[in-house]
Amino acid sequence: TTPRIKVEFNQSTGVAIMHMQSPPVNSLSLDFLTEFCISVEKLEMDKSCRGLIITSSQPKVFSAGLDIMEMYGKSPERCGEFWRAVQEMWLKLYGSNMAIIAAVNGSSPAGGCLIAMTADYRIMADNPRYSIGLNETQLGIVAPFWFKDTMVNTVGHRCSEMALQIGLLYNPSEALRIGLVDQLVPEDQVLSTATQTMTKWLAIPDHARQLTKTMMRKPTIDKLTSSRETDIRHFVSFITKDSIQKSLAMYLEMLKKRKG
Ligand code: CO8
Repeated sequence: TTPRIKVEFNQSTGVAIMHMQSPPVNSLSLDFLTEFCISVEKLEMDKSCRGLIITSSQPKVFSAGLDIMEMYGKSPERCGEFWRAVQEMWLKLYGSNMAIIAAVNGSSPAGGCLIAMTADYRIMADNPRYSIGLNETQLGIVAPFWFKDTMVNTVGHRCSEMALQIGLLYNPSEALRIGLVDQLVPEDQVLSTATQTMTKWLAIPDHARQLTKTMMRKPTIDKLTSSRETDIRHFVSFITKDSIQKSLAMYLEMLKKRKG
């Protein structure tokens, strides 16, 4: 099987580019998350890798977020295993010592938006058909506290409060206005701009940048680290409820109907 993650590491610049390439929409399945985490961990342990750019190889989509099929009709054990992998991905990315830039070259709902928000800087394609945001409530599910915390840290309390309740997906110019992304560029310049921007980030001495990043993010990370098992139990009991399974079924139905 072809790998779901392709990593290109440039030894001379110290920058790795991670391409998510899991057709059709880079949804975050357990297999995808496992591969993703292994890739990030390898780069994290390689002292010569200082910067990471995350992008998508799929046309039009950065990532569709969590694979809904992993939350639908699965056993509690499997749901728990899945959720642990979602936590692991966030902990690795949000707590990374590398400078991370998200090259958001397509739509980025829910878990896709979460990945983008773990970056230190976000560049998005200025295509008005693309959207980004935490739309969980539209599926009848609730973003966990650490998704919420990440959003509050990114765009502030008021925007998060509104967007999270109504499951708001922003188009690129709205996302730029609220600070959910930092820069819009034409679609074909997303990756090149990310590479140029990375040079600026890597011009800062690593130890100073890393300690500053840790100072900003550690309290948020500690909150999950100290309550992982509770968070997993909470997820499993929520997602396996009949009413929640019904909501997911309806959403899946809507996704199919909307097609074409
Ligand atoms: N999971 C599984 N399958 C998906 C997902 C997904 N997240 N997204 C799309 N697909 C499937 C579609 O059903 C479709 O399947 P098929 O070809 O068999 O009909 C295929 O992928 C292609 O999708 P589209 O035809 O819709 O592709 P488009 O290019 O038109 O659109 C989008 C791409 C914009 C990404 C669109 O597919 C979309 O909006 N998808 C839904 C995204 C979404 O709402 N994700 C939310 C997931 S929940 C999450 O990430 C956080 C949950 C937090 C946990 C809460 C705890 C309680």
